[in-house]
Amino acid sequence: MKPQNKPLITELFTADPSAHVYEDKIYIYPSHDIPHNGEDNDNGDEYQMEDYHVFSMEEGSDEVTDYGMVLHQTQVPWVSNQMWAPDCVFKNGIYHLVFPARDKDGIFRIGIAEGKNPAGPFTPRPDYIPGSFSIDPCSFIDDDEKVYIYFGGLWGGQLEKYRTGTFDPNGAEPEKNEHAVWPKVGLMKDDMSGFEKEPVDVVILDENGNELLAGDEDRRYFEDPWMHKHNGKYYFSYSTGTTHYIVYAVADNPYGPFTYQGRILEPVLGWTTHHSIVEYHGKTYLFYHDCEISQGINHRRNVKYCELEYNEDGTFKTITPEYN
Ligand code: FUB
Repeated sequence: MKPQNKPLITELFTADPSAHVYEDKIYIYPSHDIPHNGEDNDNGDEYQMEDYHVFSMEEGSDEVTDYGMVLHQTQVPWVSNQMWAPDCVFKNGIYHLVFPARDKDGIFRIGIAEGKNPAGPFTPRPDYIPGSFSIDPCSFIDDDEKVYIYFGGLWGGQLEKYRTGTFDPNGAEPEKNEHAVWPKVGLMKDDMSGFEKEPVDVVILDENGNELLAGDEDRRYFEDPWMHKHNGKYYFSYSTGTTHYIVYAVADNPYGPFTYQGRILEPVLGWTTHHSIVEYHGKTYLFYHDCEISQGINHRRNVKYCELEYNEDGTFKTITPEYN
């Protein structure tokens, strides 16, 4: 597999790639952007995705297989619209497509659709995960087989509306000198039927052990969580949104607190930046998106990937996207 810095999928607009290795292939679970002419706004109304496709690629080939549409919003009883960034988790012999969407009241929830194969098709559960909210679910299976779901996104993703513990339609971001809004992590029940306990905050600290502040937009969490483990450490990576970085923080357990480390990816072409990290045949790859094909139209994105390298001390070599 030759790392590349060009759009991986050109037939469709794809974004938010979650990559996993199943059956010795890399499977990619992205959003499917729709090329409408709507305006951008801070509520994310331009991201009107309706369905999911699954893709795979394997060693020795640049070919990407598109398995076609594996789930459409009309199949999911609780969904009204906006099927955003999905992920997949293999547990108990079932592939669980985990995805956020707005419910019939316009509130983002997280649902699960189940399949026997990594390429789907997936059968949606009739209702969303009880107690789920906001967007960008990322699943992580620890060495003890426990499954965690990290999630949350500001603005269109509604995360700041839960600062009091319940949904407040007028909920706003904290003052700049208050601690940032934290993403959430929920431990799943072993049968994947729901959260074992109520999701809790994922706290991110600076190098002095102080909580990152809401005004620290170069480092604070905005959306796009990803979790992976390397040499026994838990790496929590995410997008800073308004400053467009993919950054990471490290802890010695899946709940944190995590300590901020640095940047993984400098800003790409387009407002959003979103990623996943996967190990395959001894190398680490970063999957991400930008707007190269559309030349910067924010809701017409394309997935890319490149190799991601660690330094000897376990930090990452920062990647700077290159454009001609
Ligand atoms: O694709 C819609 C939203 O854009 C995702 O949920 C965010 O992470 C951002 O990529």
